[in-house]
Amino acid sequence: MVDFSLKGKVALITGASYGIGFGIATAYHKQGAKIVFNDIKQDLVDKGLASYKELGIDATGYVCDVTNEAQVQDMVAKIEKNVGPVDILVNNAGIIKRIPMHEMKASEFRQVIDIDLTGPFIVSKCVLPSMMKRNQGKIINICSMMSELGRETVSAYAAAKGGLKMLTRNIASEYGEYNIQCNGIGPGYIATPQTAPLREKQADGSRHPFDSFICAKTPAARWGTPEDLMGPAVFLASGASDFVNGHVIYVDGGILAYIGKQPK
Ligand code: NAP
Ligand code: GCO
Repeated sequence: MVDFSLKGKVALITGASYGIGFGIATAYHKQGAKIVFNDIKQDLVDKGLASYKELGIDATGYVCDVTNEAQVQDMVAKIEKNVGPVDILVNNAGIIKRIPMHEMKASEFRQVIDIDLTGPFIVSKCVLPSMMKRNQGKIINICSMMSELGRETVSAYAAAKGGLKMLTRNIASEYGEYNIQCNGIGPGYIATPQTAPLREKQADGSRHPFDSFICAKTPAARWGTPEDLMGPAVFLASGASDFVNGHVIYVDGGILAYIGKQPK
């Protein structure tokens, strides 16, 4: 019997006050999971709690910077005490800096790597011992088109997301014997605050050139939404994927398969 239920499971989704993480958390709630999330600012955690409450979701939120190992250890301990051991971890928290590489400061490069790659390492490391003890666990890393492709101005982000794909494969390799599955989701271009600058209307009211570019590069001819990610995220968190390990599922509307709409 294929089992997509998450009933009674404790799901930690990092950086899930809004955006993709919030969408995944709502899908997990619908499948019966207990929702826990973090953000780096109390006001955002409070905003997230209010948004979850509006949907009837009694989430638990913590202020925690995923790059700070002491804060993450403390948060995981509090989750275990107050909610239960983490069964499902979604490493979603992330930032992007769009700067031409030759103009990017090393400190800016390091900040993106720290949040987008070292953060998932730290949070995964903190939840693994309990998953190993219980001989079960799901770790899902939110990768990107930039785990496979490059583009101008996103060198740090592409390096981080490429690394996150290999971290996914390595966790799968090292912990598969404990019945822990680690997979990735590679969203295409999704309409969230992170991509809002790429969709802003121009001064003359016309579409942002990047908006038109992405729609021409996507067979589905549209931006994705967090809702498009819910099904794959539930699949990877559920018993239906217990023999799927070390893969990245690209939820991109077909971008990676498509050369792009030919000019008329
Ligand atoms: P978003 O709207 O910018 O949300 C990112 C979340 O991460 C925010 O809540 C942010 O909190 C939080 N965060 C940032 N740094 C953090 C830290 N050090 N510790 C804890 N939380 C932190 O981004 P999104 O579009 O939902 O993207 C979510 C994930 O999907 C990211 O990993 C992103 O790289 C990836 N992704 C996005 C797209 C897309 O097209 N949108 C496509 C592929 C992959 P603050 O608001 O406080 O900064
Ligand atoms: C960018 C975008 C992308 C998306 C996403 C695509 O500037 O190119 O922000 O990086 O966020 O990662 O999968």
